[in-house]
Amino acid sequence: MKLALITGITGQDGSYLADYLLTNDYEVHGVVRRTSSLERSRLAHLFKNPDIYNKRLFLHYADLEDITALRRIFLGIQADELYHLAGQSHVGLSFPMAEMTCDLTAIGTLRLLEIMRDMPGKPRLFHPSSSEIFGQPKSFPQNEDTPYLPTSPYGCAKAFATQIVKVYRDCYGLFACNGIMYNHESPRRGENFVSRKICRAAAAIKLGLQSKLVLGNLDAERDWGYAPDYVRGMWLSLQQQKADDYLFATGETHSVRELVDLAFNAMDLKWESYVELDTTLFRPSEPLRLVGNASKAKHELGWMPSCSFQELINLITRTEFDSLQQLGSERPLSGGIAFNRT
Ligand code: G4F
Repeated sequence: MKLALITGITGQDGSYLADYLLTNDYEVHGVVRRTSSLERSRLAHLFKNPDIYNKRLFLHYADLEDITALRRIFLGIQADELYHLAGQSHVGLSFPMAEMTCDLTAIGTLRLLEIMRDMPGKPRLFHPSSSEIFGQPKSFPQNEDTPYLPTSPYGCAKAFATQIVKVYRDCYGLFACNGIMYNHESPRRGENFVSRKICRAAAAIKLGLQSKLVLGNLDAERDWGYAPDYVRGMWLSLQQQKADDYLFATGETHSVRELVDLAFNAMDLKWESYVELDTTLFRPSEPLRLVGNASKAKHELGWMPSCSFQELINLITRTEFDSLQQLGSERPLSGGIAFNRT
């Protein structure tokens, strides 16, 4: 049985990766931060399974800044594969929280590589890079050779982390891969990312739980895919003979406005009656359009995206509708759903 260690296991990608690896007979260890809340809802289905939790899925407490605790966990587990998914992943929030973002995302990755260098049996490392490293690219679609031109503290931190992974691979022979991930969404996406925010609002408005949706830039265009596909790409990257970098994207681009239109259509609503713009939600700078060419991952890994943009938005909106309806019938919401200001 192979052993995998996941930092950021409680996030969207971490939880799908845990599902995927457990289905493929791995023993999975996750690093979690201590918080006052024990709620880890994306893993709830695994905690409930007596054959999984504390049998093939184990959680360990450590912060990314706590190097001693991390080193102890890494040495104790001696994993075959290490998926480093933890970090501050909200691009908009990286402007007010620039130092924290760079410390966790850039220096946090370097710290992890340093721990790996000292380990006797070195695990294979997957690092999730981001299309944000391309910022305002000069070519479309982007590929693994497109120059980095980040436009946010988050993009800068990811550019550093991506490059340092390559440097450690070349200098110290570590099996370390970057996956350049374009936006990937699902019903497990955090509520302050635009896909979930919009789909949740459309469902809540339909159910009378919310009256309006406040958004920023509707003209921004992104390449949005389905998160479980990207998690499969992470695993495939680590099963190759040689460590390399791969870009994961659908190759299609859509605007935030199109996303709004699809989500509200799925609820038979006209979005123009409910959406308000708020300039404070516009970012100081951001990529206006990102679209990726995943040919290398398709040819070398056999990777393919499985879900169209319309199917994805329908899935998130309908899942949101069902869960809000259930919540509403069990426990009436007092003040409605709070407006999300991120
Ligand atoms: O959903 P978003 O916050 O995702 P963003 O910034 O593209 O970043 C995500 O994808 C990256 C990969 O490309 C990851 F590296 C990163 O960790 C994260 O997963 O915003 C998408 C777009 C942006 O252009 C934003 O300006 O939606 C626009 N937007 C418009 N109104 C909004 C809002 N974004 C958010 N979060 N909230 C709004 O109200």
